[in-house]
Amino acid sequence: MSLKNDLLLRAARGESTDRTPVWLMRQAGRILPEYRAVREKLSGFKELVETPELAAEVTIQPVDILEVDAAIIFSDILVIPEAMGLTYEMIEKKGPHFPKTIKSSSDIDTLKVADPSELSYVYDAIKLTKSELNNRVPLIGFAGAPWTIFSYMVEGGGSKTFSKARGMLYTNPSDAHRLLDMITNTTIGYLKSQIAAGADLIQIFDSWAGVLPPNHYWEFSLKYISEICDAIDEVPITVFAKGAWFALKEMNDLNCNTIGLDWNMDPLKTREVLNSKTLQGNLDPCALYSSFDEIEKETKKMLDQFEGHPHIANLGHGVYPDTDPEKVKCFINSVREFSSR
Ligand code: 1CP
Repeated sequence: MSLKNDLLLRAARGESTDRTPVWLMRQAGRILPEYRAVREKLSGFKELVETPELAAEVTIQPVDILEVDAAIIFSDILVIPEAMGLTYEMIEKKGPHFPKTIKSSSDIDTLKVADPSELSYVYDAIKLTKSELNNRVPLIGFAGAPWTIFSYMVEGGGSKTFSKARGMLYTNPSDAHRLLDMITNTTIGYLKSQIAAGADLIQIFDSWAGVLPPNHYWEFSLKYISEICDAIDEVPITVFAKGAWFALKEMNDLNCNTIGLDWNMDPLKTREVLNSKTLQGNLDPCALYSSFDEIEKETKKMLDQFEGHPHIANLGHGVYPDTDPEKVKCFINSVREFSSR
């Protein structure tokens, strides 16, 4: 059965579309009261991620409520370290925490390249979502980029400086490569299984790309993203590397269809460099704190800057949890209205 709304896939392939497709990173989550209602009844975030019926329900909520042009499977990038042998906890209102972290070579010895079957609850959620979506819109599967996953495994959570993770690249580069290689191989198997379960497009999130100096970015991040892109040819791939403005030229050579831009990147300059890619983004998530009129204006300004280049509208990073859903709808409706040809 073909998709009723395939705008996202057409734009990703660089084909012309009647209007610009739009979705939001972190659209399934705390901005929606309907999400919070499901979440409140549970023991925690992990129960939601690991229960396919519930994950499918919150994945579809933004399609019904916000009328976005794609669903993104409700999960987290941290299921990968867990499958490799490093469990995480999700602390309410704070974020992820790893009770045990990777400090040495012997810590890496305790990890494994995970068999894709370890994450069968994600594929079950994808299958269920696909069936409940009934081909209304495409479903996006995702994973963290190896460098971003590595950062969490070494830091044990988020960080202001990422000094432990970045430090290891100087003090023990060979172990860093060994761990990045294990993460990469686990991720390739995981993404292939997501595609087999029905994911129509894959996005790779390199949320902490921007903390690395350019030479380290190529050696310890882009190299592995490139391996993942080369291994996956079944569906279009989007690479979102936050803060990696210094590596755009190299990203134009990746074997992927779309590059996600954060709000620091200038669309006009970027599209000259990334001339062979569809571009996704990149309104500042804080623009959604402004008035309805301002949101319309800012969205139109953004669309104008991408005009004539294959484009998927989105924010420059995930929508902030305290954003009014009516403002999110205003952004989405503005994209529909101003991009119709
Ligand atoms: O209880 C809750 O609701 C916790 C909040 C939450 C949510 C809704 C977390 C904790 N993860 C998620 C879901 C999630 N995570 C999705 C769902 C699909 C969607 O986008 O709608 C996705 C794609 C992610 C991916 C993710 N997790 C990234 C990459 C994207 C990005 O935002 O840069 C990262 C870095 C994470 C780690 C993570 N998980 C949760 C939090 C609060 C964080 C970030 C912590 C930090 O700043 O270090």
